[in-house]
Amino acid sequence: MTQPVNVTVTGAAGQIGYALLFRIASGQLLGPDTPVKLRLLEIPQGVKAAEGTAMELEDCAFGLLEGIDIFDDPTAGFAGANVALLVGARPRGAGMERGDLLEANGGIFGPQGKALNAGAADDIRVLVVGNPANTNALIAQANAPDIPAERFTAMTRLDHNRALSQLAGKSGAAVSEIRNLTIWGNHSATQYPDIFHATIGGRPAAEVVDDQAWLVDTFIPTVAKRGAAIIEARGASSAASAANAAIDHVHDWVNGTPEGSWTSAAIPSDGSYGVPEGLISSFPVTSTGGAWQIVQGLDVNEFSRARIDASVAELAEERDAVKGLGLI
Ligand code: NAX
Repeated sequence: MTQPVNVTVTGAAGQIGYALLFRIASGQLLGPDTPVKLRLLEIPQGVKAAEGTAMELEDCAFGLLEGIDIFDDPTAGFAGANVALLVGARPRGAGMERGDLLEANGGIFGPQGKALNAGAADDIRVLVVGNPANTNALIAQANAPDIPAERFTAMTRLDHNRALSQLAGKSGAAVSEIRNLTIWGNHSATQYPDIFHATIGGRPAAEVVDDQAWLVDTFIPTVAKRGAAIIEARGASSAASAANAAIDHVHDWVNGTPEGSWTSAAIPSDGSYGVPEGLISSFPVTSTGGAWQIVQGLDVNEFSRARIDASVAELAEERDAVKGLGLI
C-alpha cells in the first residue's frame, strides 16, 4: 500500500479552494497512483462551508481520497503536511494602503509559517497562492527557519499559462507547440512575460510573431492585467484557472518538468540574473528530483532587462516594507 500524502489547503471554503480540492482528490495534483488525505484549513467563519465542501468530496467517492479533516487552527492543520497550498489571504479592502495590506497578511502568513515549522513533514513543499503571493511566501519562509528555504514558492503559473494562451492565439499555433516562455519577477502588474527564448513549433517565437507593437501594447499588458479583465467579465476573480495553475505548479514540482522545456515559478533567488538573493521571484525553472532549478545561461536583452529590473525592484520594496513592519 502506498502511504497517502497529506495535502493541507488553506482558504478551503473559498472559490479557488472549491475549484482545487476536487482535482487534488481525483489524483491530478500528485498522479493517479498517489492516495491523498486532505486537510482543510479555514478561519472559524469558513468552517461550516468547508464542511459542505467535504460532504461533496465524500459524494464523489474518489478512490484516491483516504480522508478529509477540517481545522481552524494552523498548528493542527499543518501537522504532518507534505504539501501545503496557502490560498486563503486578506484581500485589499477599500481605502487600504499597501502597508496595511502587507501587515494584515503578515498576521496570516507569519503564524502559518510558524505552524509549518512546528509540525509539517520533513518533505513539506509550500505553494503560496494568496496575494501578495511572493511576499506572503517570504513572510511564511522567514517564520519557518527549520524548513529549507527553497521549499517556499509562490504561484506565477497562472500568468505563465495566460501568456501561453495569448501567444497561441496570436500565432495560430497550438499551446502544445509553444515551449520556454518565462514569467519574471512579481505576481503583480509589473510581472514580465518574456517570449525571447520561447519557441513555436521549434522556431523562435519572436521571429514567428515579429510584431514589436503587439508585444509592447497588447501581449505584455493583456497578460499582466488578465486578472482584472476576468473580474470585469465574470464579476468574480479567477478561480478555476488559478486552481488549475496551482495543480500544474505542484504536479511539475513533484513529478518533474518535461525534458527540453521549462515553466515559470516564483522561488527564492540564488542571485541568478541579478535578482537579489533571497527574494522570491519568478524565474524560468525546471524540476528534477523534486526540486526546482533556475534555468541558467539565458541571454537577457535590453528590453527584457529593464522590465525584469522594474518587477524585481517592486519585490525588493515589498521585502523592505515587511522588514520595516517586523514581519520578517
Ligand atoms: P475567496 O475570498 O473566495 O476565499 C478565500 C478563503 O480564505 C475564504 O474562505 C476565507 O475564509 C479563507 N481565509 C482567510 N483567511 C484565512 C486564514 N488565515 N486561514 C485559512 N483560511 C483563510 O478568495 P479566492 O478567490 O479563493 O482567492 C484566494 C486568494 O488567491 C486571494 O488572495 C487572491 O488574491 C489570490 N489569487 C492569486 C492568484 C495567483 O495567480 N497567485 C490568482 C487568483 C487569485 O486572485
